[in-house]
Amino acid sequence: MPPSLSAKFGIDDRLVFKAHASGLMHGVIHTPLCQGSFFLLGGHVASFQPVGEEPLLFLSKHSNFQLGTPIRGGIPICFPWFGPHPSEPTAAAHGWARTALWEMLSTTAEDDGTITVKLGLENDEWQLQSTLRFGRTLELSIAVVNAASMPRECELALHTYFDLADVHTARVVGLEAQPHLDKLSGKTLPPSGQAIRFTQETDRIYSGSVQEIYVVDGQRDRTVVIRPSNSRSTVVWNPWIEKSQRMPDFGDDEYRHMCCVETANVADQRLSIPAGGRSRTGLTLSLTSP
Ligand code: TA6
Repeated sequence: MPPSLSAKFGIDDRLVFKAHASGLMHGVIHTPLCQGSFFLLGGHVASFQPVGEEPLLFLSKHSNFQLGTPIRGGIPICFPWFGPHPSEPTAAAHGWARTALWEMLSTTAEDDGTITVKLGLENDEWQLQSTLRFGRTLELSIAVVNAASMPRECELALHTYFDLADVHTARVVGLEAQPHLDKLSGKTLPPSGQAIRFTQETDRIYSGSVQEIYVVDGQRDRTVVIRPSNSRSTVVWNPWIEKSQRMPDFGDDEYRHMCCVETANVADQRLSIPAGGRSRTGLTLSLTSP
């Protein structure tokens, strides 16, 4: 009988591995700094909640938890393509990384109380390594190595679902100076000069790198700060009413309690990695001090 994941990677009662109600294995973190969880399925961060705060990440009450299908919420890892496959109509949306079983590589308890977790995935001569750091802040970074003998392109999106008390009093600040592609109309629009508010289905790819993006949850009087690293695209999405009703793994009214702001390199800003080359994209999530 191989040693259990907890025996190999557990850290006393701060990080334990156990079967989720669905039967899937997940790591559960509980420290004086935060609570959190991640699944081997998709290398998927499913929850993050600093002590004394409301959850930062949204997780649908209707999400599937089964091999081969993505978890609805948390931070899905979209790779090596974003959206529909460019040429294979039957291929799964958003690539194969978020529905693959990732391998545990290591876990570490840092001196400051942060728990660091590394997971890996290899497929199609792509080598991925995810580093998760659960502390007062959440850090996630994905290192991508192109192990093929020729340069290749790929898309990567950390498809983060943010929990909101009410989308009607929320706004996204920090992208006012960026042009964006409106995926619903197909139009590319110039910088708006104002914060993003949600009043209808919203599906936009903002181009350009920014230092910080703020997800302002007006009703909670809370702001989550996103600090992207090596990200030249930001996707902003809310399915709104009709699309929510068409999503079997998403409640009809759950659009009111989430928005996605995705740290990405997609479309015109996709990654181009030489043979044997590597690229790293990541994010840090924190709350503004009161
Ligand atoms: O990131 C926005 C988006 O591309 C939307 O178009 C919508 O499809 C969303 O991703 C969710 O995609 P999924 O395949 O997870 O249902």
